[in-house]
Amino acid sequence: MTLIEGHRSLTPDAGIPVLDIDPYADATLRNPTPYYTALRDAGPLVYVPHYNVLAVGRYEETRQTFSDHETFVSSRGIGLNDFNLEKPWRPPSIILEVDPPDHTKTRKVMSKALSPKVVRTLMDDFLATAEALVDRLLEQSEIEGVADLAEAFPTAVFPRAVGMKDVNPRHLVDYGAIVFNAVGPDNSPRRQAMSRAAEVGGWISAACARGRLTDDGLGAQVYAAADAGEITSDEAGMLVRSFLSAGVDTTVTGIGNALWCFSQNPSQWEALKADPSLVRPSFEEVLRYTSPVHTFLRTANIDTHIADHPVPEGAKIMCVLGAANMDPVKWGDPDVFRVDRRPTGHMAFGAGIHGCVGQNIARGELEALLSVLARKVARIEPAGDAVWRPNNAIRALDRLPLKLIPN
Ligand code: OVM
Repeated sequence: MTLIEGHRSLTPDAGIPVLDIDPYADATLRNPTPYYTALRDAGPLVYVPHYNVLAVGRYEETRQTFSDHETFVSSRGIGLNDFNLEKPWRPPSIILEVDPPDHTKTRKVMSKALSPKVVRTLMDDFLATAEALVDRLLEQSEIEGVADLAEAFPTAVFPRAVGMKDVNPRHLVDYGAIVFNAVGPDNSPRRQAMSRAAEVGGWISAACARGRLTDDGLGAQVYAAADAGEITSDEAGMLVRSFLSAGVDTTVTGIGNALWCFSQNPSQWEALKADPSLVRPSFEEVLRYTSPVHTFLRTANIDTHIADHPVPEGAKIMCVLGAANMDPVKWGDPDVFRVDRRPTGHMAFGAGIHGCVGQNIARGELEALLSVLARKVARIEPAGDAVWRPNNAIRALDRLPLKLIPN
């Protein structure tokens, strides 16, 4: 069988429009907006010859594809590689890269460990850490928003929440770059990230062992589920690995993108300061406007249809969440960042049974940080050009020079 880009060669139906753009080209990853527009305009389902895949970028079809987990499975991988045909780069995640019934059991354990009740117990530390960090940064005339704030905050609070005894913020951030770039083709961001996979992956696996975790964190809760017989002890270690895979780069990116949105839209910072009840809705708008996860894929497990076009078994479907969140059919003036929009139903956390299980803790971290910033910072001003960091699944900044002007 011919393998193209890690999956079975696909001959698309003649009625499916062709989009001759490389979604994973450096320029596309740095500035995806023209690609998103072209993708939505081309049709509800398009063929992308660069990677021999189908793609959806309109809101409706993206949501439908993500919601139909029986037809569009995750167990064959959520990247270009079909796990039925190619060996994955690491043992697959037992919550992300599985289908029911395997998924049901692990999802339940993670859902309980990350419940709103648990997140409430973490808020005091999130707020105190945000307060200390922001006070320190306000003493500087200029900051680098990515390293000083976006990376600094989650890498301080999240390992504590998990209960990690091993401290290495660099490895946590780099592991995120590896797992998210792994979803894409064998391009330069992926190669660069993967060059460190052995070292960083080894450190991560060791850090997930029960003995490397305190007895009062999220990690301990997952191991308690093993004690209760819900999962095995090996599975508990794998679920702790999922915390570390999904919990760092995503929140780092959410914070960086929030700072970018506000630095570009000073009137919206004023609106947030004037009405602190907008802290949560404003983060939802950041997620819609600059979705941290821009693309995940699914695999058609049977011959099926999307938008009346035939889709053969084995086809990879790129689900472009970033494009769906900018679909003018769904959102009025999608390219306007508005803190009072309340974008219910955005796709940044996905949808369906695989919808982000960590969304409560992500919102908790952002609420803590944005509320402290809104209280103390009069203005967030650009102090140089923002530079984006190309990543096959994440839309993240590399550098964001800022001036934080105190009240
Ligand atoms: C995981 C995981 C979960 C969500 C996202 C993710 C690639 C990984 O379970 O390892 O990013």
